[in-house]
Amino acid sequence: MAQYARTKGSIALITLTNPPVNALSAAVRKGITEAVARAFKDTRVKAVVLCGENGKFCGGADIREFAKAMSGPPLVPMIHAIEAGEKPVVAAIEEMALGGGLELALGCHYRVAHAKARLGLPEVTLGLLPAAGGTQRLPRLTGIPAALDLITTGRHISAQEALKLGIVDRVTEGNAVEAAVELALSVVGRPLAPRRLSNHATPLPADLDGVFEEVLVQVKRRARGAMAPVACAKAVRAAAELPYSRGLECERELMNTLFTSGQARALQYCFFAQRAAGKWSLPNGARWDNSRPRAVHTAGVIGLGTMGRGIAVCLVKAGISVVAVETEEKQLDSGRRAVRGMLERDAKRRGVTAPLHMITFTLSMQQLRDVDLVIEAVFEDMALKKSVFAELSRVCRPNALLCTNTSGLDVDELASVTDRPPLVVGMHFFAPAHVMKLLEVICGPRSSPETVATAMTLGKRLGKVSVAVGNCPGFVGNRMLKLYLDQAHFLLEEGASPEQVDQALEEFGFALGIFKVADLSGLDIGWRVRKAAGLIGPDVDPKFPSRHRQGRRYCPLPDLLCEQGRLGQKSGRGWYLYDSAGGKEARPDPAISSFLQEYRLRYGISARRITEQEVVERCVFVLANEGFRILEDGMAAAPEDIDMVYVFGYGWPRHRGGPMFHAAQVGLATVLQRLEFYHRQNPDIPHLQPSTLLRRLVGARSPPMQQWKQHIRSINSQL
Ligand code: 3H9
Repeated sequence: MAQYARTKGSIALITLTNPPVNALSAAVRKGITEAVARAFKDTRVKAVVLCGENGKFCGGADIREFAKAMSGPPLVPMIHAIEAGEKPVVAAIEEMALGGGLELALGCHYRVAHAKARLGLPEVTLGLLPAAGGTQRLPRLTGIPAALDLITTGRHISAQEALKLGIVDRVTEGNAVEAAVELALSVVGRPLAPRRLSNHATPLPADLDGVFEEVLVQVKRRARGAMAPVACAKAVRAAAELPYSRGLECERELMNTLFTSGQARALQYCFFAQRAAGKWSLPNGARWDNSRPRAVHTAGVIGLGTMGRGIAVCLVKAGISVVAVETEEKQLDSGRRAVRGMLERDAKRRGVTAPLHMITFTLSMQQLRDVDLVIEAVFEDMALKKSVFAELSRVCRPNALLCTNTSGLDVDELASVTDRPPLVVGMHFFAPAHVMKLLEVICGPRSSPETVATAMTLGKRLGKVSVAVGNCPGFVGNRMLKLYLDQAHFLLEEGASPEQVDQALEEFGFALGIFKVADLSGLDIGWRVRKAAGLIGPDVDPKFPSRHRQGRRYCPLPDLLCEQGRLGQKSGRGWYLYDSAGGKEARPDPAISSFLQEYRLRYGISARRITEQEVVERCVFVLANEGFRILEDGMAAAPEDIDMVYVFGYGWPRHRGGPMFHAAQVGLATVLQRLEFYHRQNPDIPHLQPSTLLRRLVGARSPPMQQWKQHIRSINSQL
């Protein structure tokens, strides 16, 4: 797992060999340890170069081994032996040096990177810290502020930035291994002590306390309740205050706490679940690895509202030429201005020229005749979407793919008005579409494997996490969201305030509480959906709207708010109060408090004290409960897919893995018992009734998630 060769007579070339990313598995660590010892012993060898097979240096520790008992030589002494050696060791960094890979490179005496290489210490994203000396060597090299930034965010940096920070000694456009060999030859005989980072004193900023205070505030705000960023900052502080060996002890202790925490397990689960989501399959046997995607060079976007604008920006940024269509000059103009503005701001941030030439704005659908694929993003109205799809059938090339950005309408019904149902698929983006990572790819019963493969691959090219889901109302994400929102509304009826519910959810780790999210999205969106679903209509008494509709409990509170013109941020008032229309700062509104009191009085509801535990359990367990139903219905292929929808599309705290992972962590028996309890209290809320699959899993003694599907009685996979 580490090949040894001699080159140019006196250089030992050690190649890490563990595809696909040369992760530091037990076998690789053993290979490196033995190869380095051999090179140090061989008198013909004057210097050593470390590199990775297939043009990749190293992706870090082997994450797959974290769940197993530790075996093989540990990293810390291995890296220490390299650094302490009496022959210069040079790391040749091609493509990547991440995590333990960069720590290994920091233990070498010199580092050469290819210009396209990415470097970083992303352990924090796995709930860990760089525990192979990274938290102690990096600050000694770059100083505290840069090390804190890299270690607490885990961001990857370019070779050029690494050069500026002093992390690498040279950057080459040519062959990094050859450049490293040249460097190694040139430094033979030079003193090595100054090159050993563990010997260095850490350069200290003038206001050490101030720097750490500021970082702690930042990390706590960014990752609510996540332990790893805080531990990372503490480990770096040790590098500032303690000698290297004691700092290393501190690093180890902090790592031990993190390693065994539920958060690290959740984040590592997310790492693999994110990658598993790309490996889709359909009931007809078509899969990610046997279906070929089409090449997409040009795309059409119909509708330049919020969603269409973001989608157009993503496509252009991915190098795809776009034809953007609107129906009226005014909308076209404001869409054009918005899209250009977003592209220009993005280009300025990255120091490049905005690719404005790649997008054409038009009022004519005819301009779509040559595109490879169209994404429709018009108003969420079935009749309107059908007319667009019928028109697209007439205008587009017969083999062009037709995609809809609907957030919940029947994709197959839309396909039925076209001349090409197999080429129709849902591509559900999340607002803002150029920022949010999730893409739900809705596979209609007639979508062809090639169509699904193209949509999934296009999503990846746009930098999204694409998750294949079945065609049911709301698909996966919004189907679950509806029930989560319902619980939040019921809690208001029963005695909670919007800020109390939001605070409990934010403490749990959600990026934003549900009422803040509702205000941000606009309360009228749900209002329109409820009207379309027949839940609001002329038969509803406007003075005393019923709290039971379509056979179950219904909360009219959000409708009453919309009737008052409180539509959320856009109107300056919603569940919260804002400084002005479009304001962002949410303040509790005494008017909402009186509104809720009057409402409860009118319906004879006596407000009760609602605990944080109840808020979280009802909101979060109802999500998982519906997730089990989605699995039973065959609308998601695996619990991991449901979790990725929530992590990347709905602000679910990543360090809690996702609603399904969280249910498994809490214990399925506990989830079942709490749902039964809440359902007994609220028999008119059917979604609190535990799902059949949850009951069956508890009956089977809560098997691991990978086995859940075996307990579905008849799998009716739509995927
Ligand atoms: C660490 O180093 C701790 C240390 O401080 C030591 C403490 C003592 N291990 O992402 P991709 C697999 S923690 C095992 O699709 P890309 C991945 O699962 C580690 N497997 O490709 C996938 O497998 P499959 C710190 C790994 O080109 C395949 O490789 N390092 C590892 O889009 C391809 O992956 C990190 O956090 C790994 N370390 O992106 C880096 N890495 O084909 C984590 C990847 O079966 N890795 N795999 O699905 C990454 O960020 C990306 O994978 C990378 C490549 C940028 C490297």
